Order: sequence, then C-alpha cells, then structure tokens
Amino acid sequence: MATINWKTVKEYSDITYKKADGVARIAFNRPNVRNAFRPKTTGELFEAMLDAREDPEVGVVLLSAEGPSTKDGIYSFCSGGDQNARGEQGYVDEGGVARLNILEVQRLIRFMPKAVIAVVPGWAVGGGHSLHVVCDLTLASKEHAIFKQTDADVTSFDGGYGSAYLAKMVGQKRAREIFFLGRNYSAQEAYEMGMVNAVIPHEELEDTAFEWAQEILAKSPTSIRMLKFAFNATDDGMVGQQVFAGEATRLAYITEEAKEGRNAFLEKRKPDFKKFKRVS
Ligand code: S0N
Repeated sequence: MATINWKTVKEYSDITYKKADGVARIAFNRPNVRNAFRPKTTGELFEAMLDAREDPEVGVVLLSAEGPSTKDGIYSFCSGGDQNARGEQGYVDEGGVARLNILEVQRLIRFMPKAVIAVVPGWAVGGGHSLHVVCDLTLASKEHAIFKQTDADVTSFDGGYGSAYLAKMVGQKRAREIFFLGRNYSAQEAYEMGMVNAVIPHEELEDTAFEWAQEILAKSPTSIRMLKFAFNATDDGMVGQQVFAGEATRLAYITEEAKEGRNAFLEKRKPDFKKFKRVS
C-alpha cells in the first residue's frame, strides 16, 4: 500500500481530523480514558463530521481512534460517555450545561449522503458501541477489538440506533443478550453475529479501511447516496422517507420537465408538460 498523504484539517483537543484522496479520517484522541467522549469531544466530532459532509471532495468518512493508551498500551475505539462528565441531567460541558449531543453525531452519520466506516482498533463499549452500530460499515482489529455493551451497568442506555438498529443486524435474541448481559465479544464473534464487516490484522487495519474507502469512491456517488438512504428508509420512518425523497427531488430537478416547470413560472406562462413522454 502506498503512503497515505494525510493532511490535518484542523487541530482539536479530543479528536484528530485529517483528509486524503477523497477520504476524511476523524479519530477519537483520548486513549488514556479508552477514548470516552465528553461534551467537548462530541462538539468537535459534530463539527468535523459536518465539515466532511459538506466537503464535495470527500466521499467516505472513517471514524477511527488514536492509541494505544500511554498508561498501559491498550487500544480502544471508544468507551462511550465520559462518566466523569456525567452530572444530574446528562454530560456536563465546560459551561456547566448538561447535554446528550452524541445523538446529534449519530444522526449526522446516519443521514450524511456518504459512506461512514467505523475503524475499531480496540474497545468499542457503551456509546462507543452504539457509534459503530450506526456507521455504515465496521472493520475491526483481529487482535485488539472487543465489543461490549455496558449501558445497563451505568444506567445510561441507548434506546435508539444503538439497541433497536443493532437488533436488525444481529437479531433480537443476540441484541438482548449483548445489552442484558454486557459480555465481551471478540472481533471474530462480532463478525459472526453480523455487526462487523471484516476482521483485519491490527497492523493492516487503517490501510485496509483506506482501501475499502477507495473502492467505494470508485463507484457512482449518486448510487451510493441513494442506496444508503434506501437502506435507511425502512427503519427511519417518515424521516427516512423525507431524506430519500429529498434525493429523488434533487434528481428530478435535472429533468427537462423540471426546467419547464421553473421556466414557465419565471416567464409567467402555463407550463407545457404535454411534450414529455410518460415512461413506464
Ligand atoms: C472500556 C472498559 C471495558 C475497558 O476496561 P479496562 O481495559 O479494564 O480499562 P479501565 O481500567 O476500566 O479504564 C482505563 C481508564 O479509562 C477510564 N475510563 C474508561 N472508560 C471510561 C468512561 N466511559 N468514562 C470515563 N473514564 C473512563 C478508566 O476510569 C480508567 O482511568 P484510570 O486509568 O484513571 O483509572 C472499561 O473502562 C469500561 O467499562 N468503561 C466504562 C464504559 C461505560 O460504561 N461507558 C458508558 C456507557 N454508556 C454510554 O456510553 C451511553 C452514553 C450516551 O451518550 C447515550 C445516552 C443515551 C442515548 C444514546 C447514547 C449513546 O450511546 O450514544
């Protein structure tokens, strides 16, 4: 694999954010607390995700993690909400405001018209587990990835995508086991359950993620965005329909029919739609 020419987009305190060849890489950078997220982390994640979504040069986003911990050499993807930042009503930011804004990050991942790949080098736990679930694909380190749901241990549970969507992936019985027992699952076990796309030797994980991204980038961008929103639609209710339909509307704008509708309005005349053949 040729060297990837990552360029730092912006310096953050809790994440790193880089881009190269159509790929954005956003990575947790609190390895000494197993990459737990506090409100500052989720604010930075949101800003970087939004930038990646808005950048027309970016087609695939990797959600990854820096590490290992300098304390004990252990790798992590994310261990969920930082329990030190948790106050009476949620995760308290530097201004003292309680927030649960990881859900906004989840929605950005879910609704961005680009593939998002979770690159899991180690622990994926609690809200960190939910984040890998909401990503389009998950690649996991063969040696170090461990999947675990501790939400029921700390009374901080994800009743949305983290659980209900997980059940669509691994089945109801397995999803309930994951949440009710909170056991550790290896990358191979997670793969066999259907919540991981591939188990990759640790040293090759980041390069493999970049290669998968390049494969996706070689496909038709319109197809990728329509497929992502089609896959989402059945589980996202009216919002899923809205997002998919918005893309259909965007495509309709390209047609001669749409141009006739717009031009007729601007020229203050009745539109002549009779000239367009009905396709079946
Ligand atoms: C990850 C675990 C299993 C790793 O165990 P290990 O390897 O034995 O390491 P430790 O010694 O436990 O940890 C090393 C150091 O890291 C600190 N640390 C680890 N995790 C956290 C954390 N989440 N918050 C703060 N600190 C953490 C340890 O304290 C230790 O520090 P030192 O070295 O100073 O002693 C293990 O660490 C573990 O179980 N961690 C806790 C996992 C957890 O319970 N996370 C929270 C679960 N809940 C959520 O995340 C829900 C959050 C949420 O936002 C949400 C809410 C509603 C709806 C949706 C969501 C959503 O999920 O998005």
